[in-house]
Amino acid sequence: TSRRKFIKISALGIGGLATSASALNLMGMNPLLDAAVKKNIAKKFTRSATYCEVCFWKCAGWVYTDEEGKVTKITGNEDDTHCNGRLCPRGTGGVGMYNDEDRLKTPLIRTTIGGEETFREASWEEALDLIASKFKGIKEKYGPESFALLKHGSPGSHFEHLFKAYGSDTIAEPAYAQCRGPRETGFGLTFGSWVGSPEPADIRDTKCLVLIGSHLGENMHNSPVQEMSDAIDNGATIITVDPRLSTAASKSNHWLAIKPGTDIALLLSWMHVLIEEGLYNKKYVEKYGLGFDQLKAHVRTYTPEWAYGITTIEPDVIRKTARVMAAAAPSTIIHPGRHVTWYGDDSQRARAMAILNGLLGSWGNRGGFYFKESLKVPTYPHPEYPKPKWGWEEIGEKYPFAQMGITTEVIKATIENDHNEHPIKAWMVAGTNLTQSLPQQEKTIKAINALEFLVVVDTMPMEITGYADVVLPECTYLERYDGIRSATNRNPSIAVRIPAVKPKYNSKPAWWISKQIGERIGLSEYFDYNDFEEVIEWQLNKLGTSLEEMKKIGVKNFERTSGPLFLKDGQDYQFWTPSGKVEFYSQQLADKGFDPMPVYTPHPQPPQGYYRLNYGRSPMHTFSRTINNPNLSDLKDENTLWVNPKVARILGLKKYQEVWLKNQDGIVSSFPIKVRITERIRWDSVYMYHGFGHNNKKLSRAYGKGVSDTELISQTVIDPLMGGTGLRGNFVSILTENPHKNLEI
Ligand code: MGD
Ligand code: SF4
Repeated sequence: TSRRKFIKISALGIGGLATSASALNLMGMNPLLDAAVKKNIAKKFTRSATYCEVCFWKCAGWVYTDEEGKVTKITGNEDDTHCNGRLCPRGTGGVGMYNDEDRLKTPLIRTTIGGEETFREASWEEALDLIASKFKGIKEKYGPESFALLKHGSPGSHFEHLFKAYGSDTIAEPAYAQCRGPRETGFGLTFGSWVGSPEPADIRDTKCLVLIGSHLGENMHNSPVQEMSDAIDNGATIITVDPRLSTAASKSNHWLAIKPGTDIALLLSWMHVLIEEGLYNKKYVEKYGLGFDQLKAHVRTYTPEWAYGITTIEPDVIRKTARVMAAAAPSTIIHPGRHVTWYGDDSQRARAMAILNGLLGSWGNRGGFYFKESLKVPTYPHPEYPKPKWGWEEIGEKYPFAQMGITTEVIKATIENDHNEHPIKAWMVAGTNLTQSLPQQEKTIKAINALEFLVVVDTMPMEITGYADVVLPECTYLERYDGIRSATNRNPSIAVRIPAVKPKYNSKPAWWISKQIGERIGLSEYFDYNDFEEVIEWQLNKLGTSLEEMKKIGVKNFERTSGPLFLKDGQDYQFWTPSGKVEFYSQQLADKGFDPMPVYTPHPQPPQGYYRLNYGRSPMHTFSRTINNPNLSDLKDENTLWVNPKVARILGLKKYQEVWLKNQDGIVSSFPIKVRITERIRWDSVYMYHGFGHNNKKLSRAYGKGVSDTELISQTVIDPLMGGTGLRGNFVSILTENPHKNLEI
């Protein structure tokens, strides 16, 4: 319909271009800002505690402001185990989020002027009253469950509280079904425990780290990258399985350039070698394992020769690497990875990785995986949440091992809302740029058009804001309080986020927005405080500290109470699986009609003239959220298309030539991308960094820079265990002529 056209041209105009030209070192410091700080040495600086929101590792840091209240730099907190005092370039560049002059500045309401849809500026009062009336209206007409929350990051938790108080548990985030979900299912079924974040991998003490398509270093999570570099210094063997020579692969002793989509075959064959050669950890398997005999029978035929035909990895290499893993065991890590939604059998691939860890005895052993622990932050008192009639679990298809809301099922249920017993009629989107993070963009847009109301809370005029009825500007993490960070780690710790500066423009924190809406819809008793500071103070007191203390120290580490980090020799231990054992054979899977042990199934290969679209992370960026950041766009402002020299020769491509991409369904990239010719990618695939190719003109630095991988992902394969979206089964051909030329006026 034309009801909700994407509003590209801002009623407010486009801000001036950034002039900052900062350059950041790889691990943390910003030389230009440092120089500025030195020059102003006489000035007095104040530091405020925070934890980073540029990615979701949540490193604790210090925000420095000068006498004029200007943010000068952000550094890592020395006492924080997430960062050990050093931030990554993105964390240091977080100041760019605050300074970005393209930021959302005031609430916006969709309106039609002279037949054209546009936004008009509104006061908070007006915008919040409008939103409150929609909350009430949806509840009366359909029930609160029909209002869905799609969220990511810190704002999400504030709105989750609002939605639960309102009576809706129709909540989902792309960090589950488009990211980590399958590994939580695969490891959960095997060890009875989620991997979670931070991953409990004891990288610093490992003797052998195996990365399956996990590109630590480019996929920049702070402490694991530091630990990996220590492990390399200490002589650990690194084995990387990746069709691309990633940075991690370039630091590896063994790079296995696997044919994309065949990892399960390699994993099964590694199991075969460990078992047939008697190299598995017999003591561990006997003491803690269940179903080893079935596994042994299952992998008997999966020889390295069998796997070679599928993966293109030489049998000798498969044998040699299996022996290296066994020699280092139990200090061997088959890393669970992070973004693991690839081919639709991802939970089973994660199961295979978990089983390998089980065979090597690494779960619960030094240099393998530690038993993580976190601190439970007490809930600030509020009345009980009402019980929704239905929620994320009831909508769409049923996935027996799903543990969180599935965004793509919310999309489906929204599109079908008139023919559906669980109609979804309104969304709040907070901190997630759905059109750039969910595949099959036309479905997301179709769902948006089926909505009666869409409110978006963001800091930036990202693509998703263009579809909103109301846009609310949140202030950045440097300008607000948020919930206490309590993450799993070797030792429990807490960190606080204190506003370092006042909110710029007319922006407000999510906790405030949530409370304002709550009060307008009769939920005041759920927001029994004037300022979120009171909530944190109350919680910190319960934890034996205070806001005053935490403002000074930022991070507080606690002693473990759940027992040692690792198993003692021969110790009895109950895993959290139904059997209390490490389940090589999964009865839970068998009972639901799934393969109880992983099986290799072939995935489609690129047709003639097409290449598999492979994508990953840039160390300077997080998804689409940082591309417009003035500091980080200075470091990397567009992505390139990695192409093998053989392909470049066949197609006659030159270095940095601009090309367009067309996928198997005829979708053509909106913008061109420059070619990077490199041996680091296999000839059957091309590669690009995710997050680029923005098409909202309000993002003055990011607009039109590079290509969006999401735009070209129109085929997905759904994981039948937990509903994850396999994104890597898309193929592109390379166009050297501008396909949009004739369409341009
Ligand atoms: P971003 O695209 O970075 O990530 O998906 P998203 O969570 O959608 O969008 C984040 C949004 O949050 C931006 O609009 C940003 O401006 C806004 N934002 C940033 N800070 C704040 C804040 O403090 N408050 C508010 N209110 N908003 C804020 C990530 C998801 O994408 C994930 S986790 C993964 S692993 C997947 N990765 C991935 C991929 O690699 N390739 C493809 N094709 N798709 C993917 N989708 C998934
Ligand atoms: Fe911030 Fe980098 Fe830490 Fe992520 S890894 S939280 S971006 S400093």
